[in-house]
Amino acid sequence: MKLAITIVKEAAAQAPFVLRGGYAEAIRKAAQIGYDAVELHVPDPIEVNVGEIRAACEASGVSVCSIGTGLAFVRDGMTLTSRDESVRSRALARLQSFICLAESLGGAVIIGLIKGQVRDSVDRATYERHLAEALGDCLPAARQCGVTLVIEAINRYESDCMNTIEECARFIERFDSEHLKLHIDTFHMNIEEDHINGNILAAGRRIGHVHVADSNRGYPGSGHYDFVETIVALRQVGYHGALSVECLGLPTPEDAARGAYRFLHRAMAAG
Ligand code: LER
Ligand code: MN
Repeated sequence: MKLAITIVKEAAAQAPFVLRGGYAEAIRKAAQIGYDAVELHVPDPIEVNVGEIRAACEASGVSVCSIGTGLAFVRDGMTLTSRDESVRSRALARLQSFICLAESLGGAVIIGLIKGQVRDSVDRATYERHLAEALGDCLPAARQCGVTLVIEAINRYESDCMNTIEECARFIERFDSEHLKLHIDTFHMNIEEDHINGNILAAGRRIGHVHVADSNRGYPGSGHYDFVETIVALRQVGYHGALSVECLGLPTPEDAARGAYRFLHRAMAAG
């Protein structure tokens, strides 16, 4: 398993992204701390200088493991399931541009907040139909570009549906695609899962990406989440992807990045 850290140009202070500012500088900082990879958070791929990010990754020896799309929702109100058809079609176009970005930089494309909420759709059935249609439209491009889309289970206080591993797994099963996987997040699992390890084992090879934050959404090691147990379960299901640190940058972003790295490095050796 690789260790990765979230990077973002700008986001609200309470957003759980760690290294902030220029992407190139954040990539250098991540590498200096010891991270193998970065997770890029971008509202719109058009705003990204791909050449600069690639050069920074090559110079530092880190890769891009994932691209977060949640800022397209938070900043621009994009959702794949809005009851407003024009919002859905703009969100779909945005998702397609994220797939192109992932083809250039590498990494999975995260479908987290951009999937939207049932309350902004018509009802649960319409929500699922719109989400399934959007994914059905994107998956051929994802396959062609060699990109994997990952659906994130997000806790009930941030999302009114798709809160658990089981719920997301049931949804993605209908596609039976190697390019659509499950995305788990220790912060959300700590709130929603009845049995974290058992549910990771049940999800098995469908897990495509992992976010790590502690029970308080601070950096791993600052709360009471049992990371060793999760690492053991992930190894048991043959997960070889990244543990991507998506947590509050407290007490400072650099302290959180360093604290998470130190703690996870030890947890991986112990697990
Ligand atoms: C996004 O990955 C996530 O976990 C949500 O809680 C949005 O912050
Ligand atoms: Mn997350």
